[in-house]
Amino acid sequence: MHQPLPATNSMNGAESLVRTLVASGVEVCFANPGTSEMHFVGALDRIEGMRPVLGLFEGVVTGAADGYARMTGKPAATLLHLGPGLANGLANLHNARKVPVPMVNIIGDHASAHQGFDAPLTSDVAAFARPVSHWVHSSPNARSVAADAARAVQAARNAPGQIASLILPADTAWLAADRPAAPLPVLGPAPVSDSAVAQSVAALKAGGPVAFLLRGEALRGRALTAAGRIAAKTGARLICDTFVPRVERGAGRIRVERLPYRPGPALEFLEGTQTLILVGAQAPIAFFAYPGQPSELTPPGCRPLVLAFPHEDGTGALEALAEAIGATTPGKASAHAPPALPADGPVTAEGIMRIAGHFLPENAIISDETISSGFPFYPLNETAAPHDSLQLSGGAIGDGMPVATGAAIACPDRKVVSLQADGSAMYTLQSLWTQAREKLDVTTVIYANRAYKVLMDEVAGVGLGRIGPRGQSMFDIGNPDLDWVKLAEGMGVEAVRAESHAALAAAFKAAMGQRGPRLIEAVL
Ligand SMILES: Cc1ncc(C[n+]2csc(CCOP(=O)(O)OP(=O)(O)O)c2C)c(N)n1
Repeated sequence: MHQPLPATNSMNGAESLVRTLVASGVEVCFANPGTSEMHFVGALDRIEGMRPVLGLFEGVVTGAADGYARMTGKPAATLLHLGPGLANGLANLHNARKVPVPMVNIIGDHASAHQGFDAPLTSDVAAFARPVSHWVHSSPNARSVAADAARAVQAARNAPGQIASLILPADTAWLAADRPAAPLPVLGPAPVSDSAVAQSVAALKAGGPVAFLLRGEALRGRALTAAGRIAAKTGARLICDTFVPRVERGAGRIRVERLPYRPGPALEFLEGTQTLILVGAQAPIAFFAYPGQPSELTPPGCRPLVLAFPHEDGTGALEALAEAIGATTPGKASAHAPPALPADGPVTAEGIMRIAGHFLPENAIISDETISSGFPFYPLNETAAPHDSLQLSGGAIGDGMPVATGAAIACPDRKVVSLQADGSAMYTLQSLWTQAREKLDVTTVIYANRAYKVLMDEVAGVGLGRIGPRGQSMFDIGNPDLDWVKLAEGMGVEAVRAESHAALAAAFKAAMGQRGPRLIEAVL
């Protein structure tokens, strides 16, 4: 049986794919292509409407698509090279799935007829994709690619956002296709039922202490305003998980308390709560299990109550609830009182947060992967200029810099501040090159403590007691010290080192007044 010939004059599968993605509103493709994706690259080249953004490691590609989606609510496409390319991007796909965000992964594979020969790059692509995807499909032939792409975008956009992975054997890209497919309708967010609202009304009227655990859209805009009114009327607390994908903070915003990280303090924090009303969140669970400590953080005697599931309209639910209880008085918003600058002296973690909060421009986006250094000083920015805070939500370190990159592509008019612990930065530092290539307005501040400090603290947390020098060497990332100025400059990003608060403040202030990528190594 002879092979069908490549498409010549007519549209090929790759073109039908790109045209379908563009028609469905996918405007950016974060990519790291190879031979099996070459026809996709050709189609990107010929067809208007999709911006290709090259990442030099797939963890940058998938993390950037996450950051883009967090800020736009829309899926970007990723282009990944067979199983190994996808595998390099898995950790940040895991993080994105935990947010969750809409994303369409296009993953090339060997041509169908080539797959039986166990060539070097042959692997089970779907097996790599499945655990990090809500939807996985491999196109059987070129003529089905357009329809599969439309279905992939639909799956990605269904509330609350899903990871859709479309696997394309190379021949489905180069053989003849018919035409692009039209966009498909998208599901949700589903309206919240009257009975769910009534349950929350009853819990609030019962009089015992009530707390709201908010996540997703509930941490922004109209939802936060409504939650603020409810809190003002009833005295209910507003809480969010220790790490959230995105929250609006700063002056003028309703203040949301952050759940403590460790199980003991988290249980104490919630103690006495009679009803925990969940809006787009699941009942709180400890980040890790510790010997003798609980996994579930809902305190004994407290009833979790779902006002809105993650795929439901949490904003509408909070507004309906506010109306039902007659909560019309605005909630107490944070004042505008940026943190004071630290006294000059050697750089401290508190000093970095103060300097960032002091000079933060209005409407900035903070990508926060500060791990142990930033955590205690998070409250300082409560009264900084209004901003969005994007945090590491899936626990797999190495997404702060890619998320900053994607957010900057999504919001070219907003300053992005990437507050970044050094160990986590090393996972995906190639993000800097993409920031330079695309001239993105990102200022990165590296917390150069030369350690996996959080892991040092965990030694006691897990009950290990003392640990000797061989064990300690697993947490020491100095010796040799990373030279962040050289690393950044080597990728085309202007950089300086700051060893005092005065130097850091001057460098950060200057970066806020300029456009384009900058890096400051803050030596702790
Ligand atoms: C993908 C992945 N690999 C490893 C870990 C384990 N881990 C958690 S924090 C951490 C070190 C973080 O160091 P750094 O970013 O410098 O922050 P610091 O602890 O110094 O605050 C490691 C290795 C992880 N969470 N995710």
